[in-house]
Amino acid sequence: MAFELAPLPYDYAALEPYIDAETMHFHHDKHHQTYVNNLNAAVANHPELAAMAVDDLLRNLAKVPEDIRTAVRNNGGGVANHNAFWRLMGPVGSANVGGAPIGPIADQIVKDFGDFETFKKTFNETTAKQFGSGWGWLLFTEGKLKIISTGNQDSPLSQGLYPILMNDVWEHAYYLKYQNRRPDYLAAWWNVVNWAEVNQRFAVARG
Ligand code: MN3
Repeated sequence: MAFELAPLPYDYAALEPYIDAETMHFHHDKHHQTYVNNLNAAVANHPELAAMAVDDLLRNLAKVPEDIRTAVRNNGGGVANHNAFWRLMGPVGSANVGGAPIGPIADQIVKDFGDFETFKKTFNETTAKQFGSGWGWLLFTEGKLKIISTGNQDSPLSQGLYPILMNDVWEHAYYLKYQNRRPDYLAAWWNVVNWAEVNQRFAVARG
């Protein structure tokens, strides 16, 4: 069975004006599709790998044959990261999207960062500083929240961690609208974060 590209869970224009429809078309239909195609090509001769969930592939990279491990790490990461990323965002103006966090994650943010503004500033600064292409991540480890960034498509799943919140800082995620202004994109992005989804992921990460 081959990996497939799931449709976006909302309209391409649903994140306007913060993320434009043209960016979403390129990002989902071209970039995400390419990761799916390249992952399928990488595992074409390995039906046991093609049958796995992509998250499980990333959790078990050490078991992937060495000759395709880098291709699976890069393209499997590209598939899984975007699967999670689309769902982490929601249509502007819908319930629990944008604004202040709600639920258990709101309490944990206050506990570990003092307040939401400090948390956002820390996440944005960490992610803005990621050299070149990569992702910013919120994790829950050793009983508290932790913010990191990774290069390329490297997923925290490969470190045994389940990411709670993530933002894509590859230029393809923002260049059409924000050009080189990554910090402006990062600041605007909070308006489309789906806090209900963040809480679901937080529940999984806490176990
Ligand atoms: Mn991307």
